[in-house]
Amino acid sequence: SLPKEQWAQVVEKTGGPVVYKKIPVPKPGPDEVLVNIKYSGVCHTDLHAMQGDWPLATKLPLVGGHEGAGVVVARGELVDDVEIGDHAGVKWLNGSCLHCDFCMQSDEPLCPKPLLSGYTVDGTFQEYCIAKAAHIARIPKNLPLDAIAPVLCAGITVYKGLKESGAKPGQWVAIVGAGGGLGSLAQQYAKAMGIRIIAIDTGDDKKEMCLNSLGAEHFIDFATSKNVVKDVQAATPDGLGPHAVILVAVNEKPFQQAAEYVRPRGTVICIGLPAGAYLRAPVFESVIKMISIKGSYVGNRKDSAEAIDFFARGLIKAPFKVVGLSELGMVYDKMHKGQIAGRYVLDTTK
Ligand code: 8ID
Ligand code: ZN
Repeated sequence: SLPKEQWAQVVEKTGGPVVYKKIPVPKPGPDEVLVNIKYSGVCHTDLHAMQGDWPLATKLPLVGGHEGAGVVVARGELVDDVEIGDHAGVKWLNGSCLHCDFCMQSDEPLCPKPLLSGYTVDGTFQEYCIAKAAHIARIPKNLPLDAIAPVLCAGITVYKGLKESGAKPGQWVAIVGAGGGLGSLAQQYAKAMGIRIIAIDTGDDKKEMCLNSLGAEHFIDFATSKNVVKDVQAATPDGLGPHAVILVAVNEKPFQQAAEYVRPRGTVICIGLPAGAYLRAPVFESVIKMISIKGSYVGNRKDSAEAIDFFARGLIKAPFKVVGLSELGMVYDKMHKGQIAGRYVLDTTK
């Protein structure tokens, strides 16, 4: 039997703070499951949501979180392909209509009526979370639920972004924001895909992590480099720049720089979502270099399953620190200051 109450981190008003308190355990609807979240990663999106950074309102009060890994403990009467006891992941895309033009083409992140975990519906910063059965990620039982949690948003998103970039084995990708949550996973996926890495971020901790454990061949410190554009181009053997750029920084500047250093015919993939930021690229160089600039937004169910499968095959090892759910406020402080190398993962029992 399930408890009636549970611990959760609740945003009561836009701007925060998060309040650690007891709230009722929700009941799943007919097409939903209830997942006992064991671990949840903390994504910068959760901080954007609390701060009200984006032109899309959140529900209030809000339980954030969308990298939740746990165990299915209840299901609605229409759910017959998920068993109680199965391991499942609650992703950013909590649900979608499944019958619009986009859902029918497996572009369900583009559904005009999405349910977003930790944004428009309560997310994974609680012990028991609801998700649409059709959209939960299936997690093999032999995988550790703490390490897999960051894959459920960061991993899926960067894997999809790398695919969208068209970068091929042996080619070069610049990962901008390489020392953060998405950036550290992006390096591991790129490495597993045979793509060579130029990491861009700042600080000795992140430099050491990128070069010694994540697979980067070059690290460029954006805070100390005298000319990021020249340094990025010089990092490729012929000096013509990387074939792709994956932008996961929470800062406008690199979104206005990437088009300058990407290789002719190259692709700039925008993933990070700094508040109020604009893309900028010189028309002349963009035309004569034939560059592409694209957005990339999470991934579909198949991308999710593939991203988990890379992890299951032992190809993805990104650093993470586990702290209690009660410590989310501390994690947000560090994230706001750009002081997190890798990902924080919350243990919902603490
Ligand atoms: O589907 C999507 N598009 C999607 C999915 C998930 C997350 C988008 N996101 C967005 C988040 O909302 C956030 O805006 O991706 C962004 C990155 O999320 P994160 O990886 O969770 O953030 P982080 O761990 O704080 O890492 C950000 C890194 O960027 C570096 C920081 O030092 C940090 O390591 N950075 C910054 I701020 N400015 C930089 C710069 N100019 C920079 N790195 C290089 N150059
Ligand atoms: Zn996320």
